[in-house]
Amino acid sequence: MSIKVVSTSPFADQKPGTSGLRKKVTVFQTPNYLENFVQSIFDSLEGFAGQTLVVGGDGRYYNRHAIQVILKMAAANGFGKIMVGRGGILSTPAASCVIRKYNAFGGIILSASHNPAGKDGDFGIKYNTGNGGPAPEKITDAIYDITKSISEYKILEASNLDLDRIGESKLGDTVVEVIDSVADYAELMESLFDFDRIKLLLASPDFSLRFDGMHAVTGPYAQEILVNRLGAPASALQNCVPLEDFGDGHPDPNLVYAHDLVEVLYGENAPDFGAASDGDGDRNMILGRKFFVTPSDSLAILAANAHHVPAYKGGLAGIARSMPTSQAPDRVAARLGIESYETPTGWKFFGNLLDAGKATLCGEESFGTGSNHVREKDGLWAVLFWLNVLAARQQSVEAIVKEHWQLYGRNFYSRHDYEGVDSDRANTLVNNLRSKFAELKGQKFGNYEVAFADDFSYTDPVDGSVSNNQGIRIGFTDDSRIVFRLSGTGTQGATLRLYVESYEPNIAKHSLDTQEALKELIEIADQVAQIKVLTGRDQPTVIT
Ligand code: VG1
Ligand code: CO
Repeated sequence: MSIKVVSTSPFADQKPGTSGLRKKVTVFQTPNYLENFVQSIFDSLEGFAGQTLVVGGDGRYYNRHAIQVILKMAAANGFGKIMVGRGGILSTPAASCVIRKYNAFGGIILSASHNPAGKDGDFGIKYNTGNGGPAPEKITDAIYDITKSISEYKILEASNLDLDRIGESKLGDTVVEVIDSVADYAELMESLFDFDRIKLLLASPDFSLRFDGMHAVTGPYAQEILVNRLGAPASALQNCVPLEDFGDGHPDPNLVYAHDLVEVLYGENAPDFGAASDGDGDRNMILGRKFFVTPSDSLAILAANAHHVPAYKGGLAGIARSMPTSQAPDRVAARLGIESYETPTGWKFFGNLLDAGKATLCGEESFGTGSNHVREKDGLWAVLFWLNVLAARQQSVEAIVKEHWQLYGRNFYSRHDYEGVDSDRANTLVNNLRSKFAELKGQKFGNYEVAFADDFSYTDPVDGSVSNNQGIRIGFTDDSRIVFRLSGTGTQGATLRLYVESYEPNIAKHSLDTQEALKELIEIADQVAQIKVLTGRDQPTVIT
C-alpha cells in the first residue's frame, strides 16, 4: 500500500464552532473538503507518530464514508493504531471514555449532534485531545489557521475496511481495531452508579420508565445498560434503532422535538420517569409523570443529591456551569461550601477545570450534564444518575424537584431560539446591544433595574487563556438576567438565543407557569434588543 500525496486548495469556511466543524452533508461532499479538514487537524498536532487515535460517530448519513477516509489518512500520517467503534458507531461520551481508557493520543468524532441528518441534513467533525475532551480553542484556532493555507494531504491507497467485524486488521503499518461500541462505556457506568439499587427500582411494580433514543446513537447503549444490565423491559425503550437519517427527525431532546416521549409522559397511565438523548448521545432530557425538569435545575438537583451515588459519595470538588445556564447550581455549591464556576458556552471550556480537579459536575442549560468520569457531557449518565437518586429517595421526580425549590428557591428559566435568521440582521441586533451597555446600567424597566450590562469574557483559571465576546448579559439588581448569544453550531443563517432567568424565593409562587413568571423580562428583552423588529419574527422558533 502506498501513501498518496494529493494537492489541494483551501476552503475559507472551515472555522470550528461551539463543537467542531458542522456543515451540510452536501458541503462535506465537495471534493477534498473533508480531507482538508482532517489533514489540518493532523498538521496542528505534534508527537502522534506510532500513537493511538480513536474514531467514531453518531451513525448519521456520511459517517461510514468519512470514517473510511479518516482511517486511510490517519494511517498515511503515521498513527500507530486506530480504534474505531463497530459500524463506525461511538456516542460522543463513549468516544471520550475510550480515549481515556486506552490512553489514546486523541480522537475524531463525527457528529452534528441534534441537527437533522440524511443526504440533505448536516454532518460534523471534531477533534478531541488525550484527556477525552473537545480540543480547546488554542487547538481549534490552529486547525482553522492551517485550513486557510493547506496545499496537500496524505492518504493511503487502500481498499475500504470491514467496520462491522470486531477485531484487528492492518492498514499499511497501522493497526486498525474495530471495538464493541458499547462495552467500555457500559462498564464505566456500572462503576459509577448503584446498579443493584437501580435494578430493584426497575423491578418494582410501582415504577416504570420510558427512554427515547430518537433514532440516533444512544439506542444500542440504552438497550445494553437499561435493558440487559438493569432489567428494564424492552417496552421501556422507544425509537432505539439508530437510522442514518434519524427517522427524518430532529434528535434534540426538548419538549418540542421529543414530542413522542412528551406524549407518553403527559398521556394516560404515564410512566414515572422519562428521558431522551440527542443525536450523538451527549444531551439528556428528564421528565417525571406530567412533569418537566429544566436542565439547569437538573444539574442543581444532581449536585444536591450526589451523596446518593457511589462515585460522588466522597463529595464534589466544585460545580461548573456555562454562563447562560441558570444560577440554580450556584446555590447548591454555596450550601455545600464548594466552588462554582461560570464558563462560556461549549463543553471544551470545562476540560481544564475537570483535569485540574476543580470541578466534579458540569452542566449547560442546553440539556447537557456531565462529570469528571469523561470529558464530554453525557446523556445516559444523567439518566442513570436520576435513576440512582430516585432509587435512593423513593420519591417521584416532581416531589424531588419541588422539595429542591422549597429549600433553595426556584430559578425560573427559559430559552427562546430564533432559528434561521438573516445573519446581517442578527449581527446588527448584537452590535446594537453592545453599543448600549453604558446607557443600560442603572436604567429602570418596571420593577427591574439594570445592575450591569456587558459582553461575557472568561479567563480560564487553570491556564489563564482568555475568551472574549461570549454572550451579552444584562443583569438586574434582584439577580434576574437576560442573556443574548448567537449560536455557534448552526449551518444556515444565524440562530439568536435569548436566555431569561429570574429567582423566586417565595414558595407560594413556585407553581407559576415559567413563561408567565418570566413575561416581564421577556418583554424587556424585546424592548432593549428590538428582537421582533430585527428578526422579522413575532415568535421564537423553539422555546425550552
Ligand atoms: C449549542 C448549545 C451549547 C452546546 C453546543 C453543543 O451551542 O447551546 O450549550 O454545548 O450546542 O452541543 P450553540 O453555539 O449553538 O448555542 V451538542 O449536543 O450539539 O454537541
Ligand atoms: Co450532542
